[in-house]
Amino acid sequence: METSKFFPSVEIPNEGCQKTLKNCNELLPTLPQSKAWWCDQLFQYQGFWIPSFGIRGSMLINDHFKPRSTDIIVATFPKCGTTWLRALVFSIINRSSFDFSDHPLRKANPQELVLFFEGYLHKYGSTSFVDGLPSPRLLSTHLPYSLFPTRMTDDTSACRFVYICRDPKDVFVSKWHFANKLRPKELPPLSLEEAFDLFCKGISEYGPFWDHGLGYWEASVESPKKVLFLKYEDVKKEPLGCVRKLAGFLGVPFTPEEENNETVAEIVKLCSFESLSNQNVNKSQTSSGGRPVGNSDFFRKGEVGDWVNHLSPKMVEKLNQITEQKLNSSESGL
Ligand code: PAP
Repeated sequence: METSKFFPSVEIPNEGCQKTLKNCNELLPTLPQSKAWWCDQLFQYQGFWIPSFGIRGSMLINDHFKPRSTDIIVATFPKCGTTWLRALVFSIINRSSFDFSDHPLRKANPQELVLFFEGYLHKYGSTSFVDGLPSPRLLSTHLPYSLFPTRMTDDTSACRFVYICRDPKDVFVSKWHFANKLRPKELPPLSLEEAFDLFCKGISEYGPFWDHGLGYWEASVESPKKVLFLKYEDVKKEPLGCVRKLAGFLGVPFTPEEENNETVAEIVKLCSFESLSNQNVNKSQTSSGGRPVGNSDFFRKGEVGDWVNHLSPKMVEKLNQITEQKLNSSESGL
């Protein structure tokens, strides 16, 4: 079985999964390819530019994953707030199990608490590890909504998706910084201009950004009980309201007693950029979840609007134009 340096395989998969992996290995060389920002290569698969391990993960999900009604899928385009949403969902769901002063988020990076779905499927070459997790399973993904099987996305399956979107100008800047941290040392740094050109063409890990967001947006409109669509900027502005909304959507609204004892405010505080980025575990360069990246690399500025410090007026105009063209016609309000 072909492995990726990001998620080396750790066990021999069963026959069914081996067949899926074989199909994937045969498919990959037939797909259009492009240079990636930080991983080996990107493949154009069902309209999106995805690393090989993501395609493998997606094919394993489609062929073998058995969803449970209690599954919660934390979905994001990279750099839209995955770390934050992981932390919020974990702390909402497990709020009765832990004391805030001695909370798992003070000892572990959110990646260790909400596992990277397609990464773990690829790592094990099968669904076995994820099958063995206790309910409710909290799984994180960068895969587009259209790549999930109908048994997960139709209204009869009760598994839920929460998605966080962000201003593409900030996403681009965040992604560019991250890419230059992750790029193998033997490669030259990725210039802002080259990255910008690729991003506008939709070529970046899990891109195009706009199609990714629209897929989840449309699903949230069609199936509001299945998909919750949040915006990074709204969570920054109204964290308490957004956390209440998230808990309600997940079927665990805050009780009047929890409101009185400030549980909502405690969650917001614990998961804030200031709090998480200052935990020793997140200051370290040690990586969690099998990725060649340090925990501290997931915390940079955590601000809205840092793009003003990086993008030229021409770049801003171009990104705004693409966003308008792609999204206005959909009345998405993204
Ligand atoms: P991923 O998709 O690769 O897992 P993700 O966590 O989405 O990464 O993105 C990191 C971004 O979220 C960084 O943004 P920046 O580069 O613009 O600063 C990071 O700083 C920001 N971030 C991480 N944790 C939080 C948080 N608790 N609150 C707000 N922003 C955060």
